[in-house]
Amino acid sequence: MSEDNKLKMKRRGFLGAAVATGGAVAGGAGLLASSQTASAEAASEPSDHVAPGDLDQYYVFNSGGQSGELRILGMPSMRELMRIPVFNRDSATGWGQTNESRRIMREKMLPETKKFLEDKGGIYMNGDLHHPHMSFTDGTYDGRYIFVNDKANTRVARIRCDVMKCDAMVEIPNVSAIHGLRPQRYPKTGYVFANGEHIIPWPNDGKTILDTDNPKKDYWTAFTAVDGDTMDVKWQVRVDGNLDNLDADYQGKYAFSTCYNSEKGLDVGEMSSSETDWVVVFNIKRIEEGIKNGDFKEINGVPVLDGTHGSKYTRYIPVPNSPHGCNAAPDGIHIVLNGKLSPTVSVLDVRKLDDYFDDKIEAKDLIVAQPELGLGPLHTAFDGKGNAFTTLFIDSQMVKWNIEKARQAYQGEKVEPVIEKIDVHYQPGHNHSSMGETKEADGQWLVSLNKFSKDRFLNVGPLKPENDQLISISGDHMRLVHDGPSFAEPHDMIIVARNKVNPLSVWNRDDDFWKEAREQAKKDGVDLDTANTVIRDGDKVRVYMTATAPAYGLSKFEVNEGDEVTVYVTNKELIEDLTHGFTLGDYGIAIEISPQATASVTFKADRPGVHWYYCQWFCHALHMEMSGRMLVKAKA
Ligand code: K7E
Ligand code: CUA
Repeated sequence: MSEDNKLKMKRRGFLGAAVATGGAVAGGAGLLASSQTASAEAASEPSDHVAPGDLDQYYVFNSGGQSGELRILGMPSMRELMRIPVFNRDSATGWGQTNESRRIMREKMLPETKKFLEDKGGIYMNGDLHHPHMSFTDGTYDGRYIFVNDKANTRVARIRCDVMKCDAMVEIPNVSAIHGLRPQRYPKTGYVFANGEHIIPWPNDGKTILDTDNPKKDYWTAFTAVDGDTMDVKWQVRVDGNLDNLDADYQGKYAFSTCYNSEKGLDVGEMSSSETDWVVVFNIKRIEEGIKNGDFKEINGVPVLDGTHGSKYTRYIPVPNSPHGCNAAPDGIHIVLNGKLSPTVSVLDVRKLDDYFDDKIEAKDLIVAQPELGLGPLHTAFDGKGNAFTTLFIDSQMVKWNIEKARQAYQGEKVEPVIEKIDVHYQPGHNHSSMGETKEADGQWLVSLNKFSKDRFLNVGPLKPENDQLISISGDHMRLVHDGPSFAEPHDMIIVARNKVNPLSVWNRDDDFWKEAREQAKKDGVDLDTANTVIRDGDKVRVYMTATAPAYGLSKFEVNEGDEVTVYVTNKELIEDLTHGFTLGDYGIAIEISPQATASVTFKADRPGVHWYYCQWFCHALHMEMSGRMLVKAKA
């Protein structure tokens, strides 16, 4: 961007702020917001600056979108701290290759998927992770787990916050594309709710493909409850339309899903033809009773209740065309449904839901506000002080508005709920505020997750990064303080106060993560902690070795061409940050072993010759020397 354009940008921010608030003072703040100069005044304002060696105030768990991973950032610096491979295959850590990760990825895979992947390496190589959410206890984060969805291959996964590794993954039957995902907030998680987005024929076995072109009759999707502790699918509710995003209340009674395709159309024209779609409300208590009373059909091992129109388990509340984001306010009262194709958001009052389910009031009585915010409202975040922040995709803006004023305006009072709009760059999808989806929302920071960065960064070619922009919301005005480029493609993030998360620095030796390795070692009569030995079992060979900087316990081992080899490496280090690796040259194998962990990998020794293995995690002055040889004797 030319200097001229930069100036225009600043002026646009200036005017935007001034118009919204009608004050020159506000304009000053707007000008400061986009100014890069560090004036004394600006220095006292909230800043993204975290000095070298200082720690951030918040953990950010940022979705990796179609990269399939989860990322940890520090806030306010927005520095990327770590990546957690989940649905992807990772070169550095061996996720998708180690026996430990493959067990997790395959344990709760559907039988037909196992069959489908048999000759494709046994696991999916991709995923589309949109929505990370932490487990809750009594309406706030409890630091146990983070749950994530996979839209691409219809899965829900869990990350353990003590070690920041994925420890469970479940494929959801009967639906296609898990999109919206939320853990139950109260009394605790509890359920993890998951929306099936695409409608598919039930059953989707291809036997009646020609007869199943009547989507109204044959195509369905369902709302799924996964048990967050066992990661088993507990029940599903079949619904009309499709399901997009969802949220749960703060009372543990209801969950809410937006539907953008009530038409059950099969292309974009059909899908957006109707003037209104709906939000589906799920009555959790009634659903649990229905399960208890056997009011379900078991389909692929899951009890499925009928939640279509007229069911006692659900209600369908009409909202304008193609709603998208669904966000529960930290006041525990309001649910905001974001209009997308409508310039409005619709606000529900959850206190009226009991009466609504008892047919004492009508759907329209639940809507208590519907402020017009601008073009393309997608998602809403909250500051815990009664204000909401909504992304405007089409306008490329963030709009701050007041919930109570929006209620008053809906009652016909002459008040303006919109407080301020600022430009973001460009086309925001999700936004998220610090602790904003908990009852401890603290109103400090807001991130706008923009889908396009265009001219904001050095040109890196036709594929551009997205832009996660940090906005201070602690003062009267929003202030843009940081542009954060990110690779494909964060959809959503959570911003968690750092005292909620307390990871280990060194694994516990008795961790279940490598339970199969421990069991196998026991059967082989070796001590996983100390063994450096090779066990031959027909054409199966198990190689046990330790790793202590700067050497493996075995500097060589010998196998025969065609053997099935499993290498178990145990990292003996007791101090933090002393990770070792095991890369087997020209065999396509690399795994990570963090302090006190065991990791293993199984492969076929079908390439004869001498093959060096080496440690790929820099660990010692003699790290280069940390190596050994696998000798593969050729078949006679
Ligand atoms: Cu709006 Cu998948 Cu949360 Cu993306 S969804 S933006
Ligand atoms: Cu061990 Cu590098």
